[in-house]
Amino acid sequence: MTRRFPDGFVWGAATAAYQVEGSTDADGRGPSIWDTFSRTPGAVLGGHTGDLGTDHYRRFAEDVALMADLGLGAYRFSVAWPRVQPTGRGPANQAGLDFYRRLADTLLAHGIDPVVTLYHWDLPQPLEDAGGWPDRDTAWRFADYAGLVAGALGDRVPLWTTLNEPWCTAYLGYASGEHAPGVQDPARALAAVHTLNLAHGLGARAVRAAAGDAAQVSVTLNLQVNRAASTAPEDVAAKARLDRVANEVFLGPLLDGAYPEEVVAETAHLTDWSFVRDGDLDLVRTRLDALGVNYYTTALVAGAGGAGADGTADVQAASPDGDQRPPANLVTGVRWLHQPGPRTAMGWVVDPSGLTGLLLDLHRRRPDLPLWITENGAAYPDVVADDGRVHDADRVGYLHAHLDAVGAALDAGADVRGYFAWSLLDNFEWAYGYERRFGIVHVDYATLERTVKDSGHWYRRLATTGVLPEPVHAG
Ligand code: IFM
Repeated sequence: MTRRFPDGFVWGAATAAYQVEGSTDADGRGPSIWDTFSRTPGAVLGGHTGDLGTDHYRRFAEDVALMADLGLGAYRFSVAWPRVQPTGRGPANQAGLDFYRRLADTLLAHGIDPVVTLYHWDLPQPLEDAGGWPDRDTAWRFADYAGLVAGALGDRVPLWTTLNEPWCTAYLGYASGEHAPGVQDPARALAAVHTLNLAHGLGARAVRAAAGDAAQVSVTLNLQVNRAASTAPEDVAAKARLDRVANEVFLGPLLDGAYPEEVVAETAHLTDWSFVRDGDLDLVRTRLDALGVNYYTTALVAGAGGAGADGTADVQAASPDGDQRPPANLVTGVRWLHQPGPRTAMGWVVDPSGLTGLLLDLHRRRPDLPLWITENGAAYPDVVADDGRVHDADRVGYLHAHLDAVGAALDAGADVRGYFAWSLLDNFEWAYGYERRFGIVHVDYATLERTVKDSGHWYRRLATTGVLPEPVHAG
């Protein structure tokens, strides 16, 4: 059956500043927590840093031409806070803002919409030194910064995203310590959750104050699709507990203006939640014009004595599922069971059905809220073949299956407006350095040459026709 997407459906690709820009000392940029963290011995595979990235800061015009060649209608990129406010506070560094104006103008000249994420993990280091995300003052600093960016780009940007994956910022940054700033303190991680929620609310208001009330503001969440291994009460309860600490601590305040009562009780041994003050939740819940969904995989979970506790299940003790699992110091009594099936180079199981279910669940919960797939994609060990091409059939298969899953959600009524492949380019994959490739365009890190992978050619056919090509037609 031919799968045709609705007219006006937006086809894009995404990146993030620290992962692609490089030029970390250019034009007055200050240090971010990732500059510091990546220099910490043992923190990043191979000791890699974002110093070079893919050199996007200097090659953005070439990259925009590439996007145009791929037929993209939108480019989702993030603004580096330390370019705009090198110390995280005070007046704007004009050179930093000018870079993003040039980028936005170049995109618009090619008919590509700039979709801006304000925070994709590169907190100015001085703000971390002052307390970082666990300190509520950071939310007000973020709002100031958001206002500066919106004042400079407000007439160019059709869709704003305040935060990318606050789950990762809070839990990988402050509980597991796998990400910058490398802290392992679950109580501080929960305080960070709240500051991030506040930052979204205050930031959204600041964007509208600077760019006009019509500005469209969203937030992007990496909501986790957890499935209970059985209908046994213990397994169902484990899934619910995980959903609360992973998803509802964000969705609850954003959509309903409240944290789930259970999560407060379930984490009472870590914190009394006194960081939530009167009036905060009114600040968090503000008009949300769209919700960004980042989707990669699913998880199968059981309670301590539930499915497979007799040793029949293959329990994944260590985490090949990386950023899909709340750190052990935040949630106890949950076991992750092995799921059969193909996996990506991240160890994440390929499970497109979770995306259909997630989109439909969100649509049922808030039928009026437009959804965007702000990230979806896969890492595979790509190589440039003798014919000069990258034959990434696995990625073509992954994208095809997930876009079919998006189509199924659209058929069932979900209001999905667009899709951004993660990522436009191979790039700095955080704790994995340059050792994991997510791009639909290959980057040779020695020469910085870009080569459109088979998946990029395949995606061009989709973006230019709106019809989902069969995965075999890669070229
Ligand atoms: O590379 C990241 C991105 O920065 C945030 N979402 C997940 C991607 C793949 O791990």
